[in-house]
Amino acid sequence: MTSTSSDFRPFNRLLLTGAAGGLGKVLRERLRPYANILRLSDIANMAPAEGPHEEIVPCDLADKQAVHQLVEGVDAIIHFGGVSVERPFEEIVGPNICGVFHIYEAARRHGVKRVVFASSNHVIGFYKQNEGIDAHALRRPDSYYGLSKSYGEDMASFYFDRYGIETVSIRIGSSFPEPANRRMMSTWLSFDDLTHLIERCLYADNVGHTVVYGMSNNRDVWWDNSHAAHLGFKPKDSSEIFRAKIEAQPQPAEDDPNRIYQGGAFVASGPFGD
Ligand code: NAI
Ligand code: 15L
Repeated sequence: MTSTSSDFRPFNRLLLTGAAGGLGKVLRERLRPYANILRLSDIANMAPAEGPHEEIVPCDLADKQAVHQLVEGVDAIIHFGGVSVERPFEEIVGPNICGVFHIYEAARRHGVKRVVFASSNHVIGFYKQNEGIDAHALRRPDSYYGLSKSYGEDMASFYFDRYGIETVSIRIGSSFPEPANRRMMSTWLSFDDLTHLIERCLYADNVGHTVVYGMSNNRDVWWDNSHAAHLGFKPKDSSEIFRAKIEAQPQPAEDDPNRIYQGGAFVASGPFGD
């Protein structure tokens, strides 16, 4: 592996989970330069392989044996699959909690040395928007979903300490074509910056288990990435270009979680099943 973006060598085979999802479809195109072969996996339908540089492997992350087969022959894993919003715990446990264990256990058995894990800002969503935090701040998950990502980060930490498998856990803010509301003016991560960040997560040396906040170079941010400086992530985009459009929206009420908490509405989801 090299440590500069200009002279990277493509991996032979990269695995992308969650390939049918919003970010998976974006990364399917954008990860092309980084691998001779991109293995694309999801439980949902995916478009057919566009050529010999793609392999389509449907897989349920909750199925340990299927994940074991999925990981065979890959050089690194970009783990973006799973439930991506708040749901009852019973719906999250298979894809996100068992799923992340299956990914790491398969990585160990097949000798994969690097994982990029799509964690989430919902690991720290109960901090208020007037609080600044870094990657060492105590986690404050805002949902069963946020708890599952917190568990994924612990899994990554354990597999590094015990087996030397390196991971960058990206606490992604809001990665969409553009921010949808005032909160996302702070949390927005452009697709270009996401791609650059994943490149750094794949190629930076000695990452151990690194936690990085996935945000663009936005004006008003709550997160400090100084503990991830060794990645060399330098976001170029900013949500400022959307400010006028977003500020034309009515202000949320003073007690609206979207105005108070870093995790926005997730802090008020549930309870389920009553
Ligand atoms: P998405 O929901 O569009 O994609 C997730 C994919 O995972 C879906 O295609 C779904 O079919 C697949 N999946 C769900 N259960 C599965 C299972 N049992 N086995 C295999 N695949 C399964 O979500 P999106 O926005 O593309 O996010 C990708 C990843 O990034 C997710 O892990 C999400 O939690 C994380 N993330 C995304 C953020 C964003 O702003 N888009 C913010 C923070 C985290
Ligand atoms: C996430 O973790 C979700 O996957 C995504 O759909 C958004 O809700 C994002 O966080 C956000 O906080 O904006």
